[in-house]
Amino acid sequence: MMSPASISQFLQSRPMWKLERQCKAITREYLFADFMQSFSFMTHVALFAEKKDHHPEWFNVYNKVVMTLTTHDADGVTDKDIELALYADRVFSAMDCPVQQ
Ligand code: H2B
Repeated sequence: MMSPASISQFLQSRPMWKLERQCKAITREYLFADFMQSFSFMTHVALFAEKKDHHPEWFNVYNKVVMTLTTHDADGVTDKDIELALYADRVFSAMDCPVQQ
């Protein structure tokens, strides 16, 4: 489990990420140009997730992906969630998206 200090440091440095589910998960919404960009983003993140054996909960509709990260085994946010969040943000930043939030 991450210490509350480490989690709040992450949230302060990444204001797009919010706490959810009574502080047991973090969530962020990504907006893309179209479905192809959304799905490309998801493909990159999926390959990383599979490699790490740590998987996102996510919802996609057209150009929007909402990602929620939690560690079920730990019943809370762990360094694995932060690692996956940082990776997803990196993929997003490297894409030519219409709005870089
Ligand atoms: N992903 C996430 N986000 N949380 C988990 O606790 C988790 C996972 N556990 N991916 C893994 C897989 C577990 O279910 C398997 C059996 O190792």
